[in-house]
Amino acid sequence: MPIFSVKDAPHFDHEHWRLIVHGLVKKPLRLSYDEILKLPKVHLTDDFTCVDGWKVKDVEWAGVRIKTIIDLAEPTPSARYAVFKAGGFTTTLALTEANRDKAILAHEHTGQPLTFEHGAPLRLIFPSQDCFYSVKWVNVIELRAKYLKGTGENIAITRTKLKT
Ligand SMILES: Nc1nc2c(c(=O)[nH]1)N[C@H]1C(S)=C(S)[C@@H](COP(=O)(O)O)O[C@H]1N2
Ligand SMILES: [Mo]
Repeated sequence: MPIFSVKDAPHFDHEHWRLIVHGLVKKPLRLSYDEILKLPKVHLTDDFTCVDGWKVKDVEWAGVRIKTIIDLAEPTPSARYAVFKAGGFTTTLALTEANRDKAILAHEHTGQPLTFEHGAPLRLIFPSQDCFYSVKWVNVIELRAKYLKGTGENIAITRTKLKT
């Protein structure tokens, strides 16, 4: 796969890195990489399509269901959206979508630990969505009541406009 945006990637150091889950939750979380690796692992194969026009067929991912992590944080009844953040890059999913069986935070790519270039430690994988939903280097999940337009979406819209 081609490599995008490494310059903006938040730093990853195995020992000190944490995934923060906060916002409308009863139990805010700060999960270490090792804690994430201990959660049930699921596998998923999907074609990866970039809105810029390239495609890689049958990309293999493995990781943790987003639902597994969000359930640990116990969302409050008013939580309806999950915002996935990596540095300045954000993408929002409705909680009903984020909770699907096939929505995962991948830590393996083609049977190997995910490389930093491709989003280590965690990358959002949500089949059949535009490429900008595949947020690399996710380190914050914020649960909200209202939709927040992601920067990923803006980038995709700008690119599409440039092409037409
Ligand atoms: N954090 C972050 N994630 C990102 C992006 C980005 O700019 N920043 N670009 C997205 C886009 S548009 C694409 S096509 C893929 C590229 O993934 P790759 O570099 O692993 O091929 O990452 C997606 N995830
Ligand atoms: Mo993309």
